[in-house]
Amino acid sequence: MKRILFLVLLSAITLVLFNGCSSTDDNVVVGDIHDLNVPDGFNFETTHLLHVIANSSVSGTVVITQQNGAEVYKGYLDSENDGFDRSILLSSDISSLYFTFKGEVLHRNVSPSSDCLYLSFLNPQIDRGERIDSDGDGVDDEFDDFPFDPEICYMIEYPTQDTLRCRTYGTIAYEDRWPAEGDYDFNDVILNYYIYECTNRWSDTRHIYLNLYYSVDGAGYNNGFYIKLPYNDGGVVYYDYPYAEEQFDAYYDEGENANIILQIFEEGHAFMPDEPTFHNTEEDEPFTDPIYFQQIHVILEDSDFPDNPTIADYPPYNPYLIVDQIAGREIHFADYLPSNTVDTDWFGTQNDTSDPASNRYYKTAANLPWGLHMPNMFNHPLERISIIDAYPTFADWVNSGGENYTNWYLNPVPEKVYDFVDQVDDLFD
Ligand SMILES: [Ca+2]
Ligand SMILES: [Ca+2]
Ligand SMILES: [Ca+2]
Ligand SMILES: [Ca+2]
Repeated sequence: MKRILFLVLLSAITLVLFNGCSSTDDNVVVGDIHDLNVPDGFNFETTHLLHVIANSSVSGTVVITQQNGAEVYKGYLDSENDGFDRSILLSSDISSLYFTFKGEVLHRNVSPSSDCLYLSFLNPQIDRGERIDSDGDGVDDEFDDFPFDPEICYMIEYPTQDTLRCRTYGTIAYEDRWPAEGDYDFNDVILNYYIYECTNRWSDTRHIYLNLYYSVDGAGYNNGFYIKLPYNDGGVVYYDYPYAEEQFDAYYDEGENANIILQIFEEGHAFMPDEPTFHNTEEDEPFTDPIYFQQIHVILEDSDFPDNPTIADYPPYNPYLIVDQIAGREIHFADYLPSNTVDTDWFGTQNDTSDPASNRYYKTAANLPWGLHMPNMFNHPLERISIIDAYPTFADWVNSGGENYTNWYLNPVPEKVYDFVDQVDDLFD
C-alpha cells in the first residue's frame, strides 16, 4: 500500500515538475503566423488605458512620470469636484509610474493588465511659497505649459519620450490586401507620428498638433490615409497648415456620431518618386526620404470627449487606409470602428471575419490583424518577411496576451528588417 502511494506521489511530483518546466519555457518557436494562439480579445495593442482616480484635501496639478522622469500626463486634481479622475494612455512597456502632487510623490507598479489605480495624497505641501498664475486659469505657472494663455494649461505628448528622454515617433503599419490576408511583413504602408494635445484645466482637449511622416510605401495599391478623431459634431474644428492642399481635407463623418475625419492623403503614390516600385522595404534599393506633411493643427471648441473612452480615442486615434482609392474599402486596427461610410459588403469576405452585430472588426478567423501600432520607432520587416520571423519575441508576446515581451518591436533579427530608424535619425526632429 505504501509503495503504491509513493509511486502515485512520485508521478504527481513528476507531472508538476514537467508541467512547471514546460510552462516556464515560453520561448516557443512559432514558424508560421497562423500557428499563433491569439487569445480572444487580444488586439495586438502595444498601449493600454489606465484609469487613475486620485483625491486630496487641496487642489493642484498631478504630474505623472515614468521611472526615467519622462512625463506621461498632467492634469488637475480639483478637491471640490471629484478630485482627479482620468483614463490615461500608457505604453505597455511602462512598468513603474510616479505621481507627484504638491511635493508628495506616490509610486505604483503597473502592467499591461492594470486598468485602474486609486491614489490618496495625504501629505501635500500646502505652503510652497508664493504661487504665481500669470494667466489666471487656475494652474500655477510652475505647471502651466502655456503660462500666458488662459485657454490651455497642459501639453500631453504621444508617444511619451523614450528611455533617453528624447522625443520619439510612433509607428502605424499596415497590411493592405484586406479583406484578403497578406504576407504579414507589415510594410505595405507605414506612417510615423508625433502628436501632442493641449488641454485646459478640466483636461478638455482644445488643440491637437499632428506631425506625420509617410515613411514606407511597399504597396502595389495606391492607398489613402485617414484619421478618425474622437471628437464629434458637437464642436467646431478649424485646421491649418495642410500639406498638399489638393489631397488634404477635414470633415465630419456622415450620420450619427459624426466624428471629425482628417483626410491626410487620398493617393499615397502621388508623394513617392516613380522609381523604385517599393519605397524603403528593400535593402538594395535607394532610400526615399519620408514625406513630412507639415504640422497639422486642429482647433476644437466645445467638442465632447467620450465619457467612457477607448484606446481609439487617444493618439494616434483611429487611423485607417482606404485601399487603392476604392470608396469604403477601409482598413482599421483590430476591433477599431470603421467610419460611417465604410462599405459593409466587404465584411466577412475572403479572410475577414468582421461582424458589426458582435462588434468584431478587421480580424481573421485566427484573430490576426491588418494593422499594428507601436509607440516607438521600428525597423519594419524587409519585403515579404513575416513579422513573426523578423521579431523573435513577437510570438511570445502574442501568446501571452500582451503581458510578456512588451517591447518586442525593439528587438529584431537585424538581417530580416529594414535599417530604417538609423536612416531617419537626422530627418525626424
Ligand atoms: Ca496659469
Ligand atoms: Ca495657461
Ligand atoms: Ca504585406
Ligand atoms: Ca510588403
